Amino acid sequence: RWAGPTTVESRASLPPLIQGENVTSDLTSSLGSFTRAVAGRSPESSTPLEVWAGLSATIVDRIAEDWEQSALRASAGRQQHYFSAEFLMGRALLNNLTNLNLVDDAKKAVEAYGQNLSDVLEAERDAALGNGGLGRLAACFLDSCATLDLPVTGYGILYRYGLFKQSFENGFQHEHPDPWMEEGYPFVVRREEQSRYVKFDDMDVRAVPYDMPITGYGTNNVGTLRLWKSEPMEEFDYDAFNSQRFTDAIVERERVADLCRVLYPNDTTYEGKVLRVRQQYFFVSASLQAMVDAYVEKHGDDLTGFAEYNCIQLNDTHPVLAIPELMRILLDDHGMTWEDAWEVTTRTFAYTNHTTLAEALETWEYSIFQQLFGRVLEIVAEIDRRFRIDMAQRGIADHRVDYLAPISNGRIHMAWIACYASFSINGVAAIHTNILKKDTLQDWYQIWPEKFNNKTNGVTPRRWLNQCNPRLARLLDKQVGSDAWVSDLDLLKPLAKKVKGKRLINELIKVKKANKQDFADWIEKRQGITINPDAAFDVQIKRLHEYKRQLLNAFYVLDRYFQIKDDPSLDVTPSVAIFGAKAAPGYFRAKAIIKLINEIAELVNNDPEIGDRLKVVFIENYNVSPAEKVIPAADISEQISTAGKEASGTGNMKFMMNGALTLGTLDGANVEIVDAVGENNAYIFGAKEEELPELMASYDPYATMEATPGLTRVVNALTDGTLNDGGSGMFADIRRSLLESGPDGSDVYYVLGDFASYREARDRALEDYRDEVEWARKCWLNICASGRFSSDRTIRDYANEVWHIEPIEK
Ligand code: CJB
Repeated sequence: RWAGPTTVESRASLPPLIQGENVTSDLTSSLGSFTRAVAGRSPESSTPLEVWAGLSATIVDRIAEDWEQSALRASAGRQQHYFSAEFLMGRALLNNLTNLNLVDDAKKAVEAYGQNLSDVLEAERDAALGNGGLGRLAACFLDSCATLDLPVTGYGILYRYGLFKQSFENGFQHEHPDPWMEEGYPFVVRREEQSRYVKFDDMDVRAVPYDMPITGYGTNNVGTLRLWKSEPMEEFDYDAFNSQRFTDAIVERERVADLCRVLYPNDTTYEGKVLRVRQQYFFVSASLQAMVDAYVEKHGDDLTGFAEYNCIQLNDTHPVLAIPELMRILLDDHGMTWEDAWEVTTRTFAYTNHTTLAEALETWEYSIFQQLFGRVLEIVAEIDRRFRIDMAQRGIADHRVDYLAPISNGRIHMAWIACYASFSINGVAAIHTNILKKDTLQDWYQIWPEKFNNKTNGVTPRRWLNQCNPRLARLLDKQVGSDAWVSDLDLLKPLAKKVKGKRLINELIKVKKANKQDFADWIEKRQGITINPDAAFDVQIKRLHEYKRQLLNAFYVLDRYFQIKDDPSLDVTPSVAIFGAKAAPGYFRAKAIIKLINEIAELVNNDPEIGDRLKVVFIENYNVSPAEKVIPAADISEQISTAGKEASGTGNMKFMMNGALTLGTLDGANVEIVDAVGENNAYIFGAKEEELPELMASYDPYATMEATPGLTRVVNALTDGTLNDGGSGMFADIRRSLLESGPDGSDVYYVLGDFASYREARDRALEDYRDEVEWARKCWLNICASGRFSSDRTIRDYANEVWHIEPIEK
């Protein structure tokens, strides 16, 4: 059992990272070579994107041997495999430069060719191979695993198009394709020789892995993210090409390539698309084949020991097809008995649930499985048959058994397969795991309480503090005495006692001011909006969803606007409400809320009477990189989901680390954030999860609206001509969702119910913001208490309690 963090001492035994003049001149000369090779011209006259490609190739060149060695060492013992349909990686170059301690050398190297490092870094496109929290969590986890020297590999899909690019046209969201690697992407390496074949009943495809190196901070260990790409079995089917079937052959090639073409843009909603289930099967089958082959090569064809050397974490239900697929491989390809294969399978898989929302639970139509993979369906049916016998023997009532069975009502239930076959089931924050136990997965909890455990999410302090907020990072270096906090965030905890230090607090204030100025400059350049850096920056950035309640935030802004209009001399703390959010293209009401916020921005920002007292900014095409710009500049972190709905949230942790105060409900990890920092250092409001069932039972949204001063006017503004939805009927739909009774109305997310309490808390936060020093003290306490929310802590917990893996021997 491994308990120790990667401390400064344990790092000292690693080979030193080479630095100094030689590094700069080496780097300069290889940057020159790689850039010439990419651009076909001198580095001096290359574009920033070309220099980016050259520098990125330089990095891969430098880590190649370490990467190879790390993979070898990892495969020597027990390994962990992280299966996820999404990895929201963002940009890679600065992350790698920072991990390898090469930022200063890279700057000099780039400048030697008359180029500028920040332009070069800004030229990189985000690898947006994920939708939101779930995909970004997977990316943070890989970073922690590499930093902690753990033998962990990620497996996913090389989508040709990442999450759509968002533009606003007349305030409406429009979606555009994101061909993120079309201009070349040096951070993936095609491993042709590692290709596998994946068979569907209606097509066979070749799965070609593209491996991405995952560097860690201050270590020469390099992990791997393996992304699979689908290709035709044979490059050319000459027979077909030389006959009448030429066009058919082309069409077939495209059908295969289609498989990996696009990331499905839904977040927390499930859609029964055949192509999606194909993607899922494709990547888990290829990954398992590679794992099993590697095992056989090392240990021989007896696979009974497979689970001693391999463990697979299923990131939600998206990769759950791996369960019947591993059974298939063990039964059909390796001749195991059912009993032996099931024993191996049930000791291999661990399942993470990320939401309690009913619309997220994946179930597939029986007929889809029939059409795509009859053999896998046969295996699922056999799991189902044995499950029913097993449950009957345990004395579970028939109707419960039917509800929990892998197959019922003509559908395959992925979460139930996961719960049945996994040895571990975890939620992603304490409150979420409790809801799983008492509600969503209660039957499973009653049968197998020992499978359940909580793993509160975390975020990597490398990207989300050290890299995105260098000013604060250098202040922390000074306070800690070294950069050791970057890989051991608990080192910040004792710094809390310095909170009374005037110099320190003044420095913190200066850091935040400078960050806010940077953000103001960035948004002005990007979107042409001018904001006052002295105003309080109040930020809500996350996917657009009704349960996340961007609407509550928008209503507050509108209410404050009306207050100032009613009393033009009103003395309020100037604030900027900053939003960033993409809506799933088919989620009408989420798109309506985007249009609404843009309309409110139009109204407020152009009213000279309002001035600097209130501004609204909607960051277009919100993604990982814009998050890195706005989080260091935030004063208030909006985490205002309906209690019980946000499994964890991870943005909340990033804000805390960067010294923003949480304005939130007692939901997800907010509960643990408040616990860590104390109620006085956060702004908590709203109905609690345990109160809501009773509140909702007697809830009358209309009466609540009328009883809340100012709220009727706000809600009426949706339809009384104050705001214009361009004739789409969108705003009337929002109003209906709040006030009308029936399944689509009744304000199920309790927006109106929580409004008064939210307004009080936000007003109080803005009032407190006026006392610069007191406010900064609270920020400091948040930063110092954020250690628990490092993904290093999360990964250590998984490693010790679920995966049972050790750092690799060097
Ligand atoms: N989550 O991003 C997604 N997508 C899903 O399909 C289901 C859940 C989010 O996962 C995050 C990581 O665990 C959570 O922090 C967040 O609350 C949840 O909505």
